[in-house]
Amino acid sequence: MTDLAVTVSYSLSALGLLAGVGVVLAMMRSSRVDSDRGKFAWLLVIPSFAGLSYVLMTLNIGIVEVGDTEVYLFRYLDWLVTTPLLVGYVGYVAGAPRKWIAAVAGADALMIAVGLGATLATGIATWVGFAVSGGFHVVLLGVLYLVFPRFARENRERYRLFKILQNHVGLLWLAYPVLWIASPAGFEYISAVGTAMIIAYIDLVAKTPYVYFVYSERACFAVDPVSA
Ligand code: RET
Repeated sequence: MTDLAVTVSYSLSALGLLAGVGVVLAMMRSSRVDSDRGKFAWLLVIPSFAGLSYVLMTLNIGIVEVGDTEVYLFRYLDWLVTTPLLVGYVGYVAGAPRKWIAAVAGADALMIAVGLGATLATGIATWVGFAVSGGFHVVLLGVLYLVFPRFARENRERYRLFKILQNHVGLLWLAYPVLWIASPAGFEYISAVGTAMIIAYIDLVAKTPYVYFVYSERACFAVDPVSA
């Protein structure tokens, strides 16, 4: 898409994500022990992979045509890599066992993969795909609100950060399926340009503030629920 407003929005998003990389690096530097750094290292993937995707999208790389609309493949690749980390990390903060973290990350990856399928499909397959992807979103929300709190409640130091991240992911992400329905992939109430601009900003809000919240609450990691 060669639209100035989209190029500007994508570039701003890339810059904002770069700031997110800075936040994670600052967090890693501020940890005194190496094992602490590891708790933040996974987070580095989130803004850096997304930032790189935004640079490629700004350069119009990785676009496929579906009917008369353009789909950015790097958007979905970015989501496929970074959203399981965003939601899985909430489970880690809660102190949930690995199997639940893997379950939520798996449901998330399926939500995105099937969502891409729905976006590339035409006709009825689009809506079947949307419903299946939406089903995985509901599973993800179920784990976030019904399973993770059980573990988080036993973790007093981390509970505050858990609640912040739970609601950040649980509420903000609802915007994506709504926007998808309104976009050219769905009913086309919003133009391709409008959709691209809105997603650029929501993606940024989903990532840089997220790592900033972890940064501002990083003291809670001083007490490790596993070793404590
Ligand atoms: C799609 C369409 C099909 C139905 C559903 C969707 C959900 C997408 C979500 C994406 C979240 C992206 C994030 C990106 C961060 O940068 C695939 C739009 C349910 C929830 C958080």
